[in-house]
Amino acid sequence: MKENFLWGGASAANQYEGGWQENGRGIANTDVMTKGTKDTPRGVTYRLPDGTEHQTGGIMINDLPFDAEIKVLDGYDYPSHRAVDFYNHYKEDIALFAELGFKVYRMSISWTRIFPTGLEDEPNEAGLKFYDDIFDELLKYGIEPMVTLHHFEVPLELTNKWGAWADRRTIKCFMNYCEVVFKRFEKKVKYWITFNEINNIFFGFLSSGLRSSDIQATMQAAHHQFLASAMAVKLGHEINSDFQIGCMLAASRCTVYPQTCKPIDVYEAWQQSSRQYFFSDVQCRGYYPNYQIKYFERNGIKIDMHKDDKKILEQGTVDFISLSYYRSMINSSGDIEENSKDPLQLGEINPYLVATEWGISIDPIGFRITLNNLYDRYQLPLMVVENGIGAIDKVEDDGTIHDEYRIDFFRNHIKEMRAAIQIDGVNVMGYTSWAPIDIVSAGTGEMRKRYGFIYVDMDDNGNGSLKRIKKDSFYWYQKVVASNGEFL
Ligand code: P53
Repeated sequence: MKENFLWGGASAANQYEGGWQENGRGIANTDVMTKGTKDTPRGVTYRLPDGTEHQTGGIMINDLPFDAEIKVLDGYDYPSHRAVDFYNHYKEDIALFAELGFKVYRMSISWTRIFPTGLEDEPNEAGLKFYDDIFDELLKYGIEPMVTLHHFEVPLELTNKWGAWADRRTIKCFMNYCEVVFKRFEKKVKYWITFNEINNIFFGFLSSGLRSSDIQATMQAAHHQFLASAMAVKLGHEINSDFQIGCMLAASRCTVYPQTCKPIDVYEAWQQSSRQYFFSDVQCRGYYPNYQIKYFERNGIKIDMHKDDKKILEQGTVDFISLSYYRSMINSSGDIEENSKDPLQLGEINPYLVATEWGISIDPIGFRITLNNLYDRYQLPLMVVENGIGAIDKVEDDGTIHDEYRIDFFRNHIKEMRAAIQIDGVNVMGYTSWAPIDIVSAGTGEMRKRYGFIYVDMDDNGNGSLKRIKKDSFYWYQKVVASNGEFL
């Protein structure tokens, strides 16, 4: 591996920080999402003008009445409010990351710490100071921060006012926020990521604060995110030409295998992955690909494009591609267009692979294929910013945690990444695990779905001491980093 390969770990503010109202932080979409399980979806709480209070049956809220006010209500449990309290534990946690040997730490800034409603003219100084302290702490150990500007978090005010990203005005609010953080942290942060898993905009409320999961509204919102991302790339480079600014793709969704070798299955699998590559095509090439323009035409989807939009997209192509990879998929049988509309449908289980307790098919070879596909398609450096396994861990009586299933997962995936780099010649800048420490699950809001090398004593109901405990995988990953990927 290259000498400067960026080994590290990754997290997101709303799943990790807690301190949801500390120092003037505003309320975000993620703060009104209740807890779910593998089988029951998370809900969104709201109040109707008649004063009645409700919770949606999922994070797709297309059934929500127009005059519903989405808000935090008494009597509901919202995991983001406490998360695992990085807010008060950041020194301890960063010291553990340093012990793991991290070269890079991927994190996100919570937009509402900086602009509580998204609409203020002036930023919240206390929020900026919080991130100054975190960056200083990282840099003290020589850990390079990599910052996601938008990780599934949007000021709730923008959602209630105009459906957040569904409305073009959100771009301006986002740009104000970007300008403030780019300038403030210019000397401390070099690596930036615009939108986390931009192709998961189909998660609607969860990823982008959308009030409607209608395909037309969703694709228009995607257009606004493309513009905002491109404008952020341009602005960032103007502020500091050393900035490296990337996009972020949920690459698991691109890795779609045909169910059989029937040509129609191959065709459908290819169609499904095209629906996903569309997002990186726009961000890496700077224009809408023909196949997607045709797809929009066929489905009666009309993107409201302003005169300068084409130029904005052209001028804001990314410096690198970051990606998450958890699994591969197989094409679901049936109508292609219908399937592409169901965002939480992860497809059927691949009979040749073993799945996790949450139904995620473990596929290290798929990782190698994915890295090759992305690099071939764009010839841009890749940064793996999420890869990991959610599992239930057991603390033994003596306080140890033997998570060999997690070590196996990482060993097999890092092996395939190494093959992609050394055998296939793919340019990979670095690798950050999801997540180095147990945090709240985005999909379910659970704690028991653990990803960390570091255990956090906290259960699904928010009970626990928050004590941090090193799992067996901690010592293993430490050796991987120290040997630059030689020891696996
Ligand atoms: P969790 C699925 C559902 C929600 C978010 O997921 C997701 C995915 C997988 O693509 O995306 C990323 O916590 C996301 C992270 C998230 C991670 O996957 O549901 O960028 O925020 O935690 C893992 O197990």
